[in-house]
Amino acid sequence: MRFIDEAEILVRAGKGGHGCVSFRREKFIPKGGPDGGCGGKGGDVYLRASNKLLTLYDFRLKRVYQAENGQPGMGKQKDGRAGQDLIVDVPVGTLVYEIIDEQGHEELLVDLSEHGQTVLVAKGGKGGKGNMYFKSPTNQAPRYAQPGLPGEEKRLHLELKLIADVGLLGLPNAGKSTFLAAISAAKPKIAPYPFTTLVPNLGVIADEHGQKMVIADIPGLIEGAHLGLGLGDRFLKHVERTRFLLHILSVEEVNLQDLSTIEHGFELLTKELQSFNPLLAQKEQIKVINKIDLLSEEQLSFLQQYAQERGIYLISALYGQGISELVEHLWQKLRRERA
Ligand SMILES: Nc1nc2c(ncn2[C@@H]2O[C@H](COP(=O)(O)OP(=O)(O)OP(=O)(O)O)[C@@H](O)[C@H]2O)c(=O)[nH]1
Ligand SMILES: [Mg+2]
Repeated sequence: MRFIDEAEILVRAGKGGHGCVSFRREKFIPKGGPDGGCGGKGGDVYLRASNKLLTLYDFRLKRVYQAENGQPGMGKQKDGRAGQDLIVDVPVGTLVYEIIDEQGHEELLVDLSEHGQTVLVAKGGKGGKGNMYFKSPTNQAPRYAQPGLPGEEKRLHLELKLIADVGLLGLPNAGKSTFLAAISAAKPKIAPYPFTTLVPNLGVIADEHGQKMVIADIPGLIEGAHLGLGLGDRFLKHVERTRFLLHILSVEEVNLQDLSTIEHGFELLTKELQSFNPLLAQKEQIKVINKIDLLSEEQLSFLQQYAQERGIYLISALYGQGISELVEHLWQKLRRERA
């Protein structure tokens, strides 16, 4: 399935049913009074956040969402049935904007950030009153009833911004997806070439108390992503709503003869974040150097000292070295933030 994070849809609530004009007609009652019932209310349209969906792909295929109309009123004082409401599921993290004019101006209606959160987006029209309600001392036989009212109709712009606790950041091939696969049940595509991950993935891990940590893996960024190089920076919005970033640098990008290459390696993408959204660049980063299995023992102990002084984690996502310490650190941070 394709990952789609923008869509435009039309939601249309049901029309109210018309009220009924009718008179009681029975064999032995020559002049029965008015007995037309009311029309039923039109169905409402709701949007509901669901963690079963991960993209807005469905909304590219189907664009119009319409709730059922109310049924008209009937004779013998019977009201029409109300139209059924329509509940449309969208992924958790969907921002719902109403497009308010032809120029495309929009207003944020709601941020559906929690599973199950439901919002009314189009209200069904009221049913019309039947003629029995218009009987009065001066008009014993009203020949009119109210029409049903139209339902609301809105053009909505849906924008998905994933919600996760941790966002993975790194150059293509750094080992982000390998790390996600090592710690969670997610099965991202992993391969020895850049841009293996083409769309964001979420992975979830749980601790012994059932607490969950959601991790977002996004396609690798390269220098100049904000100018559209590589896959560009359009996926960065999916780490905007994380608590912190896990910035992964591969030892392949580092020259151990010149340790400033480590600092520069981390700065490179932080600059890209800055160009995309300065707030994102200020987000706390946990720095990680991956693929330490490629180092000799000597190189490793040399790097260890440097890393320890700077709070950088050294791991091998492929062979599991350093992973449990890093994950424990993530849990500790997360528990502190949630408390
Ligand atoms: N030796 C070694 N190789 C690793 C390690 N982690 C990842 N790799 C390899 O590096 C390559 C890239 O890994 P991915 O996890 O796909 O990298 P990525 O950062 O998700 O890359 P993109 O999706 O392209 O951004 C794969 O061939 C992995 O097997 C590691 O710790 N050690
Ligand atoms: Mg990947």
